[in-house]
Amino acid sequence: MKITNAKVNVTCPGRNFVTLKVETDEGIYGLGDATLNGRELSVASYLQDHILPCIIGRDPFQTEDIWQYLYRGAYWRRGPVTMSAIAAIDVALWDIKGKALNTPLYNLLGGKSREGVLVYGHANGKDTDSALEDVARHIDAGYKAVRVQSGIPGLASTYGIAKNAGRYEPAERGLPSEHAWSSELYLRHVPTLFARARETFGEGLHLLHDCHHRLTPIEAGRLGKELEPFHLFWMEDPTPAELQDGFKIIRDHTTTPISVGEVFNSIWDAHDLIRNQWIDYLRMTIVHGGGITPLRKAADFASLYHVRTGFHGATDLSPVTMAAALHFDTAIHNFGIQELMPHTEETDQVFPHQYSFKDGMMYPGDAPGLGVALDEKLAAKFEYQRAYLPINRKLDGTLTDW
Ligand code: EZ4
Ligand code: CO
Repeated sequence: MKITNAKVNVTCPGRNFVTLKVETDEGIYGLGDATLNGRELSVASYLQDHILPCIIGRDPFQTEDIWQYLYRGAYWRRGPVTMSAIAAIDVALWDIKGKALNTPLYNLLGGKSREGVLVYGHANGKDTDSALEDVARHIDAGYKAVRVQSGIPGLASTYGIAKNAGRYEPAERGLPSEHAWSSELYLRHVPTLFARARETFGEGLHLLHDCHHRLTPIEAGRLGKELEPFHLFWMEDPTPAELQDGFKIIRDHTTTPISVGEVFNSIWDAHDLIRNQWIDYLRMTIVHGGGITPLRKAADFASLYHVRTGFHGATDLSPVTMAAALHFDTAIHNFGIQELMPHTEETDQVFPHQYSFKDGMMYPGDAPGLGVALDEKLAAKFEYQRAYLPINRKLDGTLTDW
């Protein structure tokens, strides 16, 4: 089998997605997601202008060799643009392999290790009461695990809170919007939010929280310690992770489990975190982590250190990544949990898929390959719209991490 053609699709059914379609001489095609929120066109160009000319004529079954060719062959290594582009190729080739062998992707990754994939949804609200109402709605919808974020008294807006009740989508058209931040106000509020959540819903529900890279290690240690009585499933991205040693400080102070990695693009971003057992869950995804080929190795490495996966699953990861993640989650041994932010109806129509949700679990379906398609005619109706993620400033105006 040979790769005969590959094309990049950019569409905006409510938000931007970059999708790669790889075609073969046997009529089988594969899809890969290449979406990098707020920087989409750089990945489209990396693929179109630099990678695609190198892959025509190759055997799509050679996922390992092609991955090494793109990673080592560029000379310039790592980085989210590079790794998202390589991921798009890698995932499309795994999709082709599954279709050619007439078997779902999970069978190529070890087969079914579990019946279904535990997912967590996002509850949010402008204050504690409305956040808890949203938790109740998630329970009614069947969720067994819920991330809880609420507005912070004294701050006009913060990460994770929808402007109008309902879905939260951080990327916005126009130039980046600005949020205000105070760790003092945040640290005062969050333990009260989770005290109320446990009091209201009991111990039977998994509760999660995303600090979104905003705390220093010692502040995160304090928060983790104060959240211990409420038994969180995890505290996510407590501090920016360029300095991996920072997590030792958090670990020294709290037993609240830690997840990190949605912005990672290489196992080297997490090497010290994993081998020192400073984290519990790795969130680096298939799309931003370079594809299925390196993620399989990262997951196996993590398994040696009791670290499980907890893949990022926000709306900026397309249904192609969601499908790939669900096959992966089904197959590997050290799966932990999968994030789920449901896509808009328009997005689901542009990407018809086999995966499904029932009673707080998701299932990849049994179609060959990924089990997801791209409706190119419909996609063409939604033109790319430049959008940015927000920025964040402390109350005195200092730029800080969003
Ligand atoms: O801010 O995907 O856990 N989920 C998150 C997301 C990220 C967005 C950035 O593109 O932190 O909401
Ligand atoms: Co996050």
